[in-house]
Amino acid sequence: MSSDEDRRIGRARVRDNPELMAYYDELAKLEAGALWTVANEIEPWYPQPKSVPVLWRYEELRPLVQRALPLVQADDAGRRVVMLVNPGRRELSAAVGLLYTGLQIMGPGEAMTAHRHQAAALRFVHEGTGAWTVVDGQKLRVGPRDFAITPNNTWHEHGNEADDAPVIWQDGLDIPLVNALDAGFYEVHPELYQRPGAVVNSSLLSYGANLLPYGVEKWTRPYSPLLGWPWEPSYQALCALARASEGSPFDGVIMEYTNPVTGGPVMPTMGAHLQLLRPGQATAAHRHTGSVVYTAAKGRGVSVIAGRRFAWQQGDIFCVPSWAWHEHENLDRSEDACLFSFNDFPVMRSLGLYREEAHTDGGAHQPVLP
Ligand code: GTQ
Repeated sequence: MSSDEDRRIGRARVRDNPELMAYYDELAKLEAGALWTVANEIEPWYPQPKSVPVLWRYEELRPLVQRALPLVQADDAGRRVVMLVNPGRRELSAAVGLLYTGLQIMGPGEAMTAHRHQAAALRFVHEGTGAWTVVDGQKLRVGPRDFAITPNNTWHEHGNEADDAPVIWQDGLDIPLVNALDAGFYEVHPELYQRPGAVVNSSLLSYGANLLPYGVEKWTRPYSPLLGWPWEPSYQALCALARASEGSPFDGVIMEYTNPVTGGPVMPTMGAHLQLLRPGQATAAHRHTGSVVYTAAKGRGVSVIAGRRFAWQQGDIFCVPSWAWHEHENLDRSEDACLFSFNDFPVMRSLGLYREEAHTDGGAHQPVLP
């Protein structure tokens, strides 16, 4: 018999014996099993992500991404992308949790063929001025540090119309999530290329200034009708908020890229933020369910994630697994630092799984491992 104390400490604690082992074998023959042998794994007390915090240095990856340019034809590869793979998520090609990210390179004058898929995608441009994407017939031009979305099932193709330098942009997709749900579909465009409308950046022209077109049919699709957020006005919005507000103790001055029609996240499965850390600012630690991929958009700093220090500078990418303590510091004493990030919070929130907690045990900062 177990004591009350035993019951409080653990759930399943049945010891193996020959009779039980024989019983388990018989269950297995019938494609069945005893819950108590796995209960502690499948119902953990708190999230136990397989993902670990990782920092990918842009300086180290960039030459390897550039090497892919002569090595593979874009259309042979489908997409010429170097994926960032979490050592705990290799079998899913995930960067963290159920999020995928990668660095895509497109040479001068290149144009990819069009396709669409169940996975939603987003882009954050690292370098190159000639990038464009056509999303459901709308051509959008994007430059360094611009953010753009390719909502799921929209036809899309990309290219680089510069005649000198390659484009390197970061893709973020929910591929591992869609695969975890066994909901993936993929189609190649019947004509291989879309015929974009004559007006470039039409979503920005229609929805890009905090006013909504009036007297026309209301936008009802489940994603933002605005498809791009250029760097300059996004950064200016952060600087303006920094004048009006202290910001968050955990994130500094942080804003969400939003669907202008709903005020909610840009897509049903992935959200994105831009945050500013004031010169020298060090945030307090917190943790939440949901995974985040960060890209340093400006400046340099250090983030402590699950007790480990990761120093970053512009272009570097790092991840925060679900429920991992994390805090950020801007190491520059005179310039602000900015982090772009994308996450699966819309999934967490819409399924009632979002939780957040401040670090209070021993203070606002987590202990740093040696
Ligand atoms: O551009 O649609 O990095 O389908 C991986 C899969 C990019 C894309 C990736 C994709 C895309």
